[in-house]
Amino acid sequence: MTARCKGCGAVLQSSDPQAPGYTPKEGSVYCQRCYRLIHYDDLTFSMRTGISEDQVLEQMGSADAKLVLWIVDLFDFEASMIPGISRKLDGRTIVLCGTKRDLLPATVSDTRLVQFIYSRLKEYGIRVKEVLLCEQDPEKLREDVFGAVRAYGGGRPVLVAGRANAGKSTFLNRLSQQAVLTSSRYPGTTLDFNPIEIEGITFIDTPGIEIRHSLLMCTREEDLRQLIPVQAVKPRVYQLHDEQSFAIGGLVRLDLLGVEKGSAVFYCSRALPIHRTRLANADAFWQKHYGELLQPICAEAASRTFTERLPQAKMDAVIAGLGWCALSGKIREVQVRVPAQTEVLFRKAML
Ligand SMILES: Nc1nc2c(ncn2[C@@H]2O[C@H](COP(=O)(O)OP(=O)(O)OP(=O)(O)O)[C@@H](O)[C@H]2O)c(=O)[nH]1
Ligand SMILES: [Mg+2]
Repeated sequence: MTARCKGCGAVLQSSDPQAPGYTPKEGSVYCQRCYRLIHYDDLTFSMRTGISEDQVLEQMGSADAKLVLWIVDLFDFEASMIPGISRKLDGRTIVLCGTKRDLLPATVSDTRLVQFIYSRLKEYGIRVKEVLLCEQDPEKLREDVFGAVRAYGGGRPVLVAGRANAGKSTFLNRLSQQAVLTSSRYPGTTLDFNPIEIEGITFIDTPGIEIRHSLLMCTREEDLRQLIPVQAVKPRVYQLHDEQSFAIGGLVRLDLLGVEKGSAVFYCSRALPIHRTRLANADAFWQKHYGELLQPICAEAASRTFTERLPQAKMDAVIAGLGWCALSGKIREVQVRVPAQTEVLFRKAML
């Protein structure tokens, strides 16, 4: 039988050090990439975006499973969405499992969060059977997950799927209360379908479905530590009295036009610096400080602008992979400039 790496699911091989599954040691259960990730937090080679959506869904289609646990990053919610997932997995029961709850401010109630999730799913046209908020407490997590497995699993293997970096492998490690699967902050860690037995049920960890439009895709690997929050984000609040411009590192520029009064509240990693200037000074500010005060930067500078006229209601300007800015008050328009591959969208405020 073909031996597979226990951490990432890749077929083990000893001929190509730059290819998935490489191990120089006969009889290893982990490939060299997983070994180095687990022990030294060192990425030997990057898959960057994850695996193509068609490829993962096609492989899921041939799996003997009734239930799909769809892992969704609650902090990077919009980037976690997979439009059309309920149609593409027709015939399977989908239970959404929200991870990274701990990154959201503790003041957000579970009820509010579940309401938000259902209303966004409706807007995306996605139907799921249930929404679970993944508990940090392993006992509670088990209770919730095995409840869904008993109800919808039909005694078959259970697929654990979602976008790259959503937290699938971490979720399964928590569920099994062991650290068998490799997890890391680098998107594209799991490389192939990788079964793991937990309490007599086979769960199948799957490779992350590619995230193409996230800022995480165009930042340098060494900057991911700064971009991805590791503790609850602390809202950073700015009162507005005139036209202002905000720089999030050297990655994103957010301009507010036609401001009478209002506020801008940023929800992103605490490690990312935010600078504000008057809008009239913003061009000169960027020219002078880009790459120095304005850090980190992307290989490719922000060049694509998303514009939205703001209604009175509170809105979030969401930057995929980074977080969001909640805007309220009398503001005519917001312009968000990001690197070309990054998506910005506007939604009714999450919090
Ligand atoms: N704060 C926080 N971080 C989490 C949580 N779950 C996962 N992470 C982090 O998110 C990153 C990605 O986790 P993984 O488990 O590797 O994600 P994945 O979905 O398996 O990723 P791929 O295999 O690349 O598709 C890691 O840095 C984890 O530590 C969570 O509940 N809270
Ligand atoms: Mg994984």
